[in-house]
Amino acid sequence: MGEVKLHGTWNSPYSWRVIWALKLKGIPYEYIEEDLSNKSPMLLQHNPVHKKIPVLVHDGKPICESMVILEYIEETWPQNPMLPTDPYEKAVARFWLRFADDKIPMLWRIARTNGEEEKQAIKDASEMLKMIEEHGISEKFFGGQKIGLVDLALGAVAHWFVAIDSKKGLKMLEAHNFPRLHSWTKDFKEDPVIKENLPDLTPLLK
Ligand SMILES: N[C@@H](CCC(=O)N[C@@H](CS)C(=O)NCC(=O)O)C(=O)O
Repeated sequence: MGEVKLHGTWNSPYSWRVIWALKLKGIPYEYIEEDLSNKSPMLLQHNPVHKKIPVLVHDGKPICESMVILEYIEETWPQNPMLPTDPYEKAVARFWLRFADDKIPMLWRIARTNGEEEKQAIKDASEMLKMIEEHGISEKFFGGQKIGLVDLALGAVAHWFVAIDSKKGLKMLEAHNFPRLHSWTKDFKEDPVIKENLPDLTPLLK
């Protein structure tokens, strides 16, 4: 299995994507909490290009970018597969992985803006959620009857976006707006591994 270390921060959905994947695969690892206002020399050495977390270090070799890390984990530890093997189904999963990579950052604009900018951010987020609702989910999870990489990639919607939604009183992710996404959010957070590994976001919401 080799030595596995993860540089992350407690409130980053990108870190938690990786933590969920490691936990679901049963891979033991050492977690290194980074202070992003004072990044460790190890983080800067491992991710000299973006200087961001998460970074997975496997036997001394760094892997950066959460989506790249997820695919690395899937290929390195094949137990409890989280990507389909059928080439077409895998391509569809990769489409949604890319969608999550491109679009998730847009959700944070709602938390950071007010007035007209916030209105636009809400409109954009709604459009994005609608795409997932109408074209992304057809079963209990994106991965079928069990959690797959696409579910992990979109996990930020289930926990971080729900928290912003509720703090701002927007009520966007409710059953009457997005029935499939709403029930996916519940199922995702009720999975025993995910449930035990959800950060308490209260400090962020003050
Ligand atoms: N595309 C990256 C995004 C990672 C990211 O944005 N990390 C943030 C924390 S949530 C970070 O390290 N920020 C530090 C900085 O920008 O200096 C990924 O998926 O891994």
